[in-house]
Amino acid sequence: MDKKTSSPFIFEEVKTPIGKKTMIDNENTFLLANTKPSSNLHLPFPKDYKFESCFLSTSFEDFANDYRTFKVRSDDVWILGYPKSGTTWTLNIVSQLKNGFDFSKEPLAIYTGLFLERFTVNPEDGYKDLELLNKAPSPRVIQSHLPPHLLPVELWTVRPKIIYMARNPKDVAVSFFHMSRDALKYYSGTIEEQFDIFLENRSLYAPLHAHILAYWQLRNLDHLLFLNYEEQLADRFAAVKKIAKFLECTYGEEELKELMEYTSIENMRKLYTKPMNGFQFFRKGKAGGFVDEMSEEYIKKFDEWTAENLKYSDFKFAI
Ligand code: PPS
Repeated sequence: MDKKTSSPFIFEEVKTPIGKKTMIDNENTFLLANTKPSSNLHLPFPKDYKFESCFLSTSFEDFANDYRTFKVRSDDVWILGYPKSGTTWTLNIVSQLKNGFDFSKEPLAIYTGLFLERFTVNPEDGYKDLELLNKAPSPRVIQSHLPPHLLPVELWTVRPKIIYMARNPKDVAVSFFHMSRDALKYYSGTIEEQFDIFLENRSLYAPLHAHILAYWQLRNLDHLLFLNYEEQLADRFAAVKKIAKFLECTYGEEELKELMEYTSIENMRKLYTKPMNGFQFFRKGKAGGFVDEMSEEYIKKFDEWTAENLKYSDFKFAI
């Protein structure tokens, strides 16, 4: 069998439409990554579930199979979510619960936590990171933004604990804009151009709604906890307790109180000393902060976009 027929993947290159701003400066070609239906049999989805192709940088193709065959451990905890949905916040809550409390520790973030596909930030880091992940002592707490079908097969057969974070698309888009323009410096367009990129499903890991809906479908699995950013922020104490219960972690009441204080955005901002190009990763940490930067016109466009994409679902964003 030739390599193409035996591959579980379907890759299609797409170009940024002429006259449109691209998600990554100097890159006009991206990848739509999907899997063949016959390669999805290990997934806890109905047989006819239609997975959307995921919009990624072309370098994903080099790593796709390494991710698919990645060795998962039963005591791993995987923190998943569309980028900018609060995954790093939850990563820090979970790391403290799983790896012993140390409230003087600098919060983990983009360059210090375990992240499956950091190649999206820097392609050279891809293989280095896989090695790092394979060598990391248990219990590992691993972040990823991939949709279910592009994640390691063993995530669904070994069944480690998985936490999924969902956040409203307007705050996600604003947060993404600041991260890509101010921190990673790979985007130099306007905020409106970035919003259009989202609305046209040309943001990395798009389509955003399909990402959330795929995991929403899995919300009743006993090894998956589906959370949303806005609820977590509205009652941080209840959220931390819920996460601890799901992970079957034991703690004292004092530790729990301290953990909640440790993972407040203000405290994480204070303890985090690695600004990227002067950008503070722990930025606003608000629900609804988009109103300061999104015009009425774009709020309407985003709301219509969301309504259209959720019309057949019972999933609702808190805002
Ligand atoms: S990434 O880069 O994709 O991994 O980003 P991710 O961690 O998923 O999401 C980043 C946003 O989460 C906010 N954040 C927090 N909010 C509330 N409380 C705490 N402790 C917290 N930690 C991180 C972070 O500030 C980003 O949102 P914005 O809107 O940019 O502030």
